Amino acid sequence: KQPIAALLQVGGVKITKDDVVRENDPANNVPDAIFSKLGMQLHRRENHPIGILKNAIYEYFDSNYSGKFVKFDDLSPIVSVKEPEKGANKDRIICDAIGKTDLNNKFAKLVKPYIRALLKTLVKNFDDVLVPADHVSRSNNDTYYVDAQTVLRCHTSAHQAELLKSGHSHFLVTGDVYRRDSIDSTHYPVFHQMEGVRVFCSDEWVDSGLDGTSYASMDLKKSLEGLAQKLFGDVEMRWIDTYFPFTNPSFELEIYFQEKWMEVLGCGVTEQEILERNGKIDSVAWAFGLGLERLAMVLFDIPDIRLFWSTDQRFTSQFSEGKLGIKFKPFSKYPPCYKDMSFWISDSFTENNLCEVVRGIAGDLVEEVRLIDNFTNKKGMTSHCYRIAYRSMERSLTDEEINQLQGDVREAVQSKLKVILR
Ligand code: FA5
Ligand code: MG
Repeated sequence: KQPIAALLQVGGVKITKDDVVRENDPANNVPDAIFSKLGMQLHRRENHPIGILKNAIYEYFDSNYSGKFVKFDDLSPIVSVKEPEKGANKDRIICDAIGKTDLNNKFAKLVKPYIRALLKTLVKNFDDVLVPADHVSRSNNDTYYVDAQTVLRCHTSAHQAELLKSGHSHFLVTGDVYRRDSIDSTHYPVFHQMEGVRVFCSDEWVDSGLDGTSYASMDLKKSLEGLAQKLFGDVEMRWIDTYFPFTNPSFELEIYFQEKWMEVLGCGVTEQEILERNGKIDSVAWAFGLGLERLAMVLFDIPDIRLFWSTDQRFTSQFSEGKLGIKFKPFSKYPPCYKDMSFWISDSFTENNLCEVVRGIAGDLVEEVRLIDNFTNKKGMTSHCYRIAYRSMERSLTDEEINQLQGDVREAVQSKLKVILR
């Protein structure tokens, strides 16, 4: 298990474990395992595949747009759902943030300037990008809440509005993002995204004979195809029409990898409302959010997303700064072990909750959790059977170890999820 630091420096702000994992706040759902990932900043490590990829993308934008894109990679991942109300008592907010009742103590005086800085970087993960009030992504089943107003950002789009508002028209934001999600080789609860935004003024597209939206759409696809070409050369890919609250039209890019289509990014033409709210009048813009792990899996042939967190020398030593042509050589594939678990679910059961419990016990030894059977009996009770694949990336697991894990998982699932094991 990874040691948990007591004090972290994220986005230039010092954060303690108690700031993020709040046992007596009912809104909080951040487990220790997630806290331990805050501040790891894989994207800022020059010899890590995520850092190497980030720099390669920087290079592409630098050389194609003569350095016009401003880059951010150290914005705090702890963001507000809403901006503090106008005229809200800032001292009250600071008290809440540090869990003290007033500011008349040494500790509060010491941290006040840091918290003020943090308040300034607080942004709206949802409202600013027009995510509707009842959208699933807001639920505590999908998102990690620090408290009722504050989340661990679930996408780098959380920073779009603040950066537009502060005057930027070309920018890239790289950072760690957090989501409660399913478990398999391409999903992990912490991953990295790079956001890109480009704003055009009306005089940039009038001569094209196209309307602003078509112009931006075309330019967006052209620049992302150019990026894919630079990173991968020839690779099988396709555009899919999709929906995001903050863009219209919206697209996803998929790449053929490990015999499946894998979604690597989302993008689109920014909603006018976001531009207008943030001082961009008579403009159009495009925006994208790249899944850096997914792109790095294709680039370096990395078969499983858990590997990005490995500290095993046999993984880390294969990558170095600036080297894009490397293909990862798996250090022998250890055998997986499958365990099935069946239970009667309750109304509140969700797969994300199950995955969090399993991850909480088995950590990175769990490779996949998959629903393999699902039926409802005459009494209306619903049974699910999940197949859990255990596999270490680094060694063979013993039967004893796996039986112990599975026993602990069963116990935790029973006690935390209100299900009846069968
Ligand atoms: C978004 O997060 C949008 N904010 C992207 C965007 C930005 C659209 C700007 C339009 C304009 P989405 O939820 O699809 O979209 O995530 C983007 C990418 O993150 C996915 O394509 C995928 O590559 C990656 N991703 C999503 N979930 C996970 C996960 N659990 N583990 C690893 N990568 C993930
Ligand atoms: Mg998506």
